[in-house]
Amino acid sequence: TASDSLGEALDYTITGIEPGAGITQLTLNTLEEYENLEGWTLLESSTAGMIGALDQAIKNEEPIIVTGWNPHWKFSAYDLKYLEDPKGTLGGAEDINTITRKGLEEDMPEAYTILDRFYWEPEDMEAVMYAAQEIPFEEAAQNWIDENADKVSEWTEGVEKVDGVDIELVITPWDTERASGQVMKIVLEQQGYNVTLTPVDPAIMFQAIATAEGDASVAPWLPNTHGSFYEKYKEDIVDLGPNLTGTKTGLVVPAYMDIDSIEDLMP
Ligand code: PBE
Repeated sequence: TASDSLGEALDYTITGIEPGAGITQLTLNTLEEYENLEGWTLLESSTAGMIGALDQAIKNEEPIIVTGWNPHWKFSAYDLKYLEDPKGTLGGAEDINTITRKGLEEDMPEAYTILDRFYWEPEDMEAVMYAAQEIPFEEAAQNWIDENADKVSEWTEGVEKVDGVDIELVITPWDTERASGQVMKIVLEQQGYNVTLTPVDPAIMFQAIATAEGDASVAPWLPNTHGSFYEKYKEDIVDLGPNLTGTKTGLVVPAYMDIDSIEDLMP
């Protein structure tokens, strides 16, 4: 059948990213939840490795299946499509939330207010991410802040300045969160905070906020991509709700491929 020959062409391999990514575990679950996908394996590597393999496959017009998400520049660089996920075992459309440690509202009310108000659109995040392809994230974030003073002032309006208070933001190591993390770092620095930005795996990020080793994060993808960590730690964190809506995760293929659904991978 067509799926058998596709499987053989791909050596029954899905090209993945970092082992600690939420999307990695969701993809492993997906291979168990759908019937007859036992023969497929997920090749864990890195985001750069996945992009390299995707680029190579597209140059050769070969098939490839990757774990993908947006916002990400791969959707503007290549003609790609998400595979339908009728069982809903991958992330689908979701939000990025802001979380804080317990007690932050009392200890640092100014930062808490700004974090609580922080909200922007996928186009804002993409503007920082795309600029950061050419310049450092710090610079891309600073430029976005300079060009969007009206949006930033909605987050900071009426909030008092502080004098050198230390705050630790914990993020994950993908461009989406480098963008939001850098923007929030600069906004809080302008408010008088000394900000540390620490990128870690999603599991460590939730653990750090739950144990108050870190103060806040703008990086959880919910309800699905980081849902298992959220369930584990939800009693020990404060959830301030979405700072962005309209992300998506799933299995992604070049548009020229002749499949539309994860079910098309079944033999
Ligand atoms: N991502 C980007 C991450 C969250 C942000 C989808 C690769 C993950 O899977 O954990």
